[in-house]
Amino acid sequence: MSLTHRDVATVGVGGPVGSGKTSLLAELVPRLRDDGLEVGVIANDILTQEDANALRERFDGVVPPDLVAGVETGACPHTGIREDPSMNLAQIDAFLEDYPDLDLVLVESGGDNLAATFNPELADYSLYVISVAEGDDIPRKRGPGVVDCDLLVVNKTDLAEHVGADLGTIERDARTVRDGPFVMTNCKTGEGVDSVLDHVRKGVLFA
Ligand SMILES: Nc1nc2c(ncn2[C@@H]2O[C@H](COP(=O)(O)OP(=O)(O)OP(=O)(O)O)[C@@H](O)[C@H]2O)c(=O)[nH]1
Ligand SMILES: [Mg+2]
Repeated sequence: MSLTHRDVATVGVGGPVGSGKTSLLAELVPRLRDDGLEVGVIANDILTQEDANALRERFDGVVPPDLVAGVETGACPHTGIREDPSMNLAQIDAFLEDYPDLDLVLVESGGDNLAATFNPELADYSLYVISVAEGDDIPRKRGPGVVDCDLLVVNKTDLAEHVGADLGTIERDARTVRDGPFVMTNCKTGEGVDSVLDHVRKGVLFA
C-alpha cells in the first residue's frame, strides 16, 4: 500500500531569506524529540543541500540522518511549496516508507511575504518566521505570509536594539493585522522556542 502525507502531520516553516528558519528548526526539533515524537525535516533549497547538511550536522546523535532531507526545487522555492508540492510530498512518502510511525514532518522554505505560503496539501499548520533586523514595519506592511500563517514568529529579538527596531511596535502591529498568535524568539539562546513548541503541539498534534 502506498503511504501518503496524510498519514503524518506536517508543519510548514516559511519566511524571508536569513530570518532564522533553520535556526528555529535546530531548536525546535530536539524539543519535539524530547516529547517522544519521531520527526522528519525537509529543507527546500533552490540549488543546494546547504540547510539539510547544516541540520544533519546539528542533529548528529539526536535525529537519524535519513530523516533530514534537502529538496532542490530548481525554481523559486514557492513553486515547490505552493503551486506544485509533489517533490515535497514524494519526500514525505519516502520518509514514511522507512519510518511508518513518523509523527511529524517540518518543511522549511524561504520566500518573501507573498511567496512563502504553503499549499494546504503540504502543510497542516504553517509558521512564518521574520526577523526584527528586517525592520519593525514588516508586520504593518501585511502580506499573506505575515497575516495568514497559523503562527507568526518574530525572531532575532536580541538584534532589536542594534538596528533601531521597536519590539513594542512590532507587537502592536502583529496584533492589529493578525487574528492568529505570534511569538517573539531569539534562536541563538532558545528564548521563546518553548512557546512556539506549545503552539505547534496544540495546532497540529493535539488538534
Ligand atoms: N542574533 C541572532 N542571530 C540569529 C538568530 N536566529 C538566527 N540567527 C542567525 O541568522 C543567520 C541566518 O539564520 P538561518 O537559520 O540560516 O536563517 P534561514 O531563514 O534558515 O535562512 P535561509 O534558509 O538561507 O533563508 C545565521 O547566521 C544565524 O546564526 C537570532 O535569534 N539572533
Ligand atoms: Mg534555512
